[in-house]
Amino acid sequence: MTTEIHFRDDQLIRIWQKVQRGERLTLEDGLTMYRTPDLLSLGKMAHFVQQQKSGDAVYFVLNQKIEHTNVCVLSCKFCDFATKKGRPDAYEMTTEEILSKITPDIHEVHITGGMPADWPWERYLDIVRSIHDKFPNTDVKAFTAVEIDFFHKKFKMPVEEVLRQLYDAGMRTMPGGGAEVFSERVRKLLFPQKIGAKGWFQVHKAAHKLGIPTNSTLLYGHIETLEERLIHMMKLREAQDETGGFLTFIPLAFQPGDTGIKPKNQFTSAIDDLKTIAISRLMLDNFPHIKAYWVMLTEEVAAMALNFGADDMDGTVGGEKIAHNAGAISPMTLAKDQIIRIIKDAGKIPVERDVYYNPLKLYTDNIIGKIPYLNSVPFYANFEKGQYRILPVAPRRMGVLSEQNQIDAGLFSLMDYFNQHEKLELMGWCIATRDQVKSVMLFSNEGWLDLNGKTIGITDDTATSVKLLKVLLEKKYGVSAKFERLHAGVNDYSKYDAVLLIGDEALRANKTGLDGFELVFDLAREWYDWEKLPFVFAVWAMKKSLPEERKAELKEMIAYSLDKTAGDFVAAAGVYGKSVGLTDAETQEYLAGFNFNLGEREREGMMKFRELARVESVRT
Ligand code: V47
Repeated sequence: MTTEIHFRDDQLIRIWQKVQRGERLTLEDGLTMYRTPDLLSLGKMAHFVQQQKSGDAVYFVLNQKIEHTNVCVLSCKFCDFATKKGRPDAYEMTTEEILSKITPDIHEVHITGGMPADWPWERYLDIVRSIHDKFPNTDVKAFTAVEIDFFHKKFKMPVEEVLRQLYDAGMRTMPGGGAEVFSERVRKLLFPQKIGAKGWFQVHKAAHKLGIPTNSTLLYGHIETLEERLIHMMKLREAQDETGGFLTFIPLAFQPGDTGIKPKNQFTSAIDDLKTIAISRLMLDNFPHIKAYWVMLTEEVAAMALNFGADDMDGTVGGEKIAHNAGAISPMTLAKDQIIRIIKDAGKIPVERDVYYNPLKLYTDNIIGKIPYLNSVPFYANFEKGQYRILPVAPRRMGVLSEQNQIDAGLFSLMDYFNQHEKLELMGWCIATRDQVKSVMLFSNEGWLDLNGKTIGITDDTATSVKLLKVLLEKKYGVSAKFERLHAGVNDYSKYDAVLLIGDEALRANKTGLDGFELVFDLAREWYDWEKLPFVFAVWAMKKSLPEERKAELKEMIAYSLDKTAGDFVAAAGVYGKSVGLTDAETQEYLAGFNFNLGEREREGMMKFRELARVESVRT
């Protein structure tokens, strides 16, 4: 997949070279991009990064906003939502009123509101707990850092305790609001009572430590300078390097309303909006997602943003008030069909997601799944996808989507292939290792025999490595451990005696070590030393029901792509390798350690594992 850009602004060429090499952009680069008249080239650069991160996927969620009250102790200049108790427009919702706004199809409830002086702590917990208990399919994204800090001060509890109690009540992620612009100058002028950058980051980092992923925002288009916007992005990038806990970045276009900061109808321009989306995609190289929040951008600009770096459309957003009270001209709710149409029109895959960005349902055909790990890159680096669209997806999720007939072909986790062999056909390629793999690792505080009765945190990303771990523990070492699934995103590993990680996360931790764990075991090496056979982690397979010419076409595409890679793994995956902390030599060595062709020995390894894992009979 190559991208050619015909620049009208030569100043961007140097930045494009950096982007292609995976190098980090500077404040100066950011300013050059903001000042360029060459909007389309900027968009193409951002789209290149978007494709690397998310393939053709654009995520949306069926969500409902709950703004439980507009009564607020603060009086921020830019806010047209908050009011004071007793005023005619003031409202406070009861838990029952809140529950009546939610329907069982909703996957994410986004709670944020004013900060009244007289609500007891239990009232907030009750809201979260009641939603969690009554709607098991709905995850709660709740309370900005400003609200968490308010709870901490008002209820005299450490921030960590506030977060822990909310998590126990059912809160799963935190929204990104309250960040505004990380500039003391702007804070003093527009929101002097709000926590500044320091407080905001303290809360988010505390959440990440507890295993609560969070979002981030930037409020732009008021009195801030371009430098201030970019410094804001760079502060977020630095924090993400530290914790990895941010899911998405949301540039919020300022809605002037009656705030008096700008004339009422002076919205940000579409060009500024698209530049800000594209620049954030390029600057925030360690953020998985960039959100085009249609509520503030309008549907039209959000639709264009999907080819300017954004891969996240928020969702249906029932009941939004903050932006609409300030004069937002977007509709109050977007119907699911409308979101799907916008994403399809942009040439993307509409992916309905849960709160952690796990795909739940896809709304187009011709989809090829892509394991989002370095070891799958040799197959995809030179892939000419033609009519197909690529969905990066963790192996286990790919299995679930395939069960629902939503994927035509992909690299399947071996266990998923075993379980679905009646509907899937092998294609002749795999990811197998002879010896160590370096990316399926058990980080432990105990040797194998001492893991008996201990609790192991296991990746939720694949069934195969988990099964391999269980086979090794039970059949090689004769011990039995307890297992607890890790969820997507950040996790608190300190509560486990050992953790099983796979993919890029394992590669990274293998290199730097994982805090709190002294021992590291490579599961492929454990297998090889025991069985003297390669271990097959994943196999290429396609739907048996595809027409024969389609099958032949797919096989040809993969053969062509792998052939073009031709063992030059640095050319194919050097930039990717760097993003997980590997030098070019390490990337070459890591990828050269795999067998990508499903040969006799690999098939033998598969059969042996199937026997040990006691999976029903399957012809390979
Ligand atoms: O922090 C307030 C902003 C934010 C105005 O995390 C305004 O997924 C524009 O954070 N014009 C709250 N913006 C909303 C928010 C959010 C929205 C959507 C998704 C997510 C997420 C988070 O709204 C506030 C403030 O920055 N805001 N007033 C205004 N007049």
